[in-house]
Amino acid sequence: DTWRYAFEEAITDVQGVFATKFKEEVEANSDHEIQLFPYGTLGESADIMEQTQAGILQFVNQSPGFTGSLIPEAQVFFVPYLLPQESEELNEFFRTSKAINEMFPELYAAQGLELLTMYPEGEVVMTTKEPVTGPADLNEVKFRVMTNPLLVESYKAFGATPTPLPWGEVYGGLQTNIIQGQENPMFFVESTKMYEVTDHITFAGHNNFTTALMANQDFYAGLSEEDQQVIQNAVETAFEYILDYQQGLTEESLAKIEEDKPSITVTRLTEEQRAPFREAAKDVEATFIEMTGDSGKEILEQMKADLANVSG
Ligand code: 6CS
Repeated sequence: DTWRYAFEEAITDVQGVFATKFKEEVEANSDHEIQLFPYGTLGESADIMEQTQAGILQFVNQSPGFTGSLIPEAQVFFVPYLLPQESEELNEFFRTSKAINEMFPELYAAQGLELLTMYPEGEVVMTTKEPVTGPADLNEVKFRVMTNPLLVESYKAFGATPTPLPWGEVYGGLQTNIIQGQENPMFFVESTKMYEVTDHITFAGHNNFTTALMANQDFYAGLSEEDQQVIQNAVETAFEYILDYQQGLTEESLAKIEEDKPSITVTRLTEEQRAPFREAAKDVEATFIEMTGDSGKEILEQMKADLANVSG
């Protein structure tokens, strides 16, 4: 069989490197073929999710940034300052988290999706037209966010005017000044040339980009145990591969940006400068619980317990 697998980034981006590894592993260990569909070939993130739920695609890599309206609890990944920054601690959290490996699969299953794995894509930075050192600098800034209600709440709490948009509208939106800021991990800022249309990069330490690989559940459930095992093994290999691949990636990408655009400014907010953002995060956490009720609260608490288990 040929299995169709779509993702939200280019083939050379993190999701593409993960997908390529997964494909190699499946093809080396079975007689199935994987056909990869990078960003742009089948539409936006919301489109590839619909196609997977409809069974037109077998696999989809979609970030919780776009899954929030389908699975409200997935918005937990946008509670600011919840996740630690890129580190072995973060990796170990993804490997061992009960919230991710046991609780989320049930929530995805209710939407016809077999959650295969979640993995990090790097520290999220803000890129803006004006420098940012605190919430006051975000006042009146139309800041593009993924289409995720809690992310909208975060940027409201951070003082900005959040503007949810699909990915395809971001470069043009910045170019024409419809928006004046956006956030993404550094590799993506570099590969998609966001630095051409923004002038300032800010590390606020507020999040690490999380993404998820899923399969259509009917498809997955209909496979032989042997094929399911091939998929599980390929996921595990690609997962470790992508963590390793990302070591030093933020710094490398930043160096490329600085070389291509020496005028770019790069600011790492001090703990003192982060304090008002951390304060705002408390309200965002409360909003998350309001939005998701007991189920969200349980996930959040489990995530905190999982994080405590890996913090050294
Ligand atoms: O900001 C976005 O919409 C995109 N960011 C990343 C890192 N991956 C895919 C997503 O579409």
